[in-house]
Amino acid sequence: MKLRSLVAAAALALGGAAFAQTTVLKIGYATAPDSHYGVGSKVFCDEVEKGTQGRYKCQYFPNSALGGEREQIEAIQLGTQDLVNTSTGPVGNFVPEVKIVDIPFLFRDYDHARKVMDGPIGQDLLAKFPSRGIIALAWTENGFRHMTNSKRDIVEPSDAKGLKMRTMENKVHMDGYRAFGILPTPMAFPELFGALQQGTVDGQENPIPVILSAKFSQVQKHLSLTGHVYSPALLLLSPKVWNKLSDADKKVFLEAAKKGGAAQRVKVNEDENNGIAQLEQQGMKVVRNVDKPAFQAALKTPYEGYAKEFGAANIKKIQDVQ
Ligand code: EAX
Repeated sequence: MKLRSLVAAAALALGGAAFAQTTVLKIGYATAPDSHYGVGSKVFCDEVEKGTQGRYKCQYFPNSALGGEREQIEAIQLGTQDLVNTSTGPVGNFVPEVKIVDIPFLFRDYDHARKVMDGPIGQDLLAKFPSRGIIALAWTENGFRHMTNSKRDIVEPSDAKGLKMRTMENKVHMDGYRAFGILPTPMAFPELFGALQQGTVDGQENPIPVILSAKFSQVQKHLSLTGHVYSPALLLLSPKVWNKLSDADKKVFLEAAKKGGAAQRVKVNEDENNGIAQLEQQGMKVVRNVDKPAFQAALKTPYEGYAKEFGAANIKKIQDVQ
């Protein structure tokens, strides 16, 4: 082949490569790569890479490597981070309407919660994010939250009374937990293991997948299956990335996020089915006969506040979804 043709071929190849340049997306989440957040994030990223023919790839930052969930959401707004797979814990500080789904004992079970999030109510909430500088691609899932502590079994609210419990930075949760007699201490997730280890707080509450992944059995003796809150999660994207996407790529990202959320829910199911036995084997004492009606009855006053804040009809709309 003549030199001129060689040079032309090389230029074409290089030029072609430039057109298919790869953008690396930084995605963060709170727990380990093999956790529910890791599984959901990986499926999402794999689907995006496939759907964009490799033009978009992820760089993963598990274990709160990029900070707490609130910090990561702020970074999404600033455009210094591309994606976060986060619980709704701190989200209400950015999109107040989302706080309604954090109400204790609002959801009957996983089927009910997933139907609400995937239906008009949940989808309408996703539409509230762009005006606050965040793109909410899809609901993923953290799970039903249970209480752990280092002091005693918790069967009814009187057992929880006086315990210093770490909570998320979430007023809806804290108002509810105060009614249980708990002393709520809001704290970012990355500080939690150390606080439990040093006894700065007596306990915390989180879904089984988080308790497992964060190895809380090393620093907590008692697990009570209170299931007092359903903790939704979200795949959030920076508008800095979204606004550069073609319509076709936007569709790829949205479909990929739905698949990631579905995979995350499967992992939550698995952890719910196998995780409690694992935690018992790791030495935790598990209370299964929690007096949930007593906890629900204790929420009478906070529910009056929730009705004022969110509208009794809106709360009932969620409760009535079958
Ligand atoms: O999203 O802060 C929390 O307790 C969250 O459940 C945890 O970060 C996983």
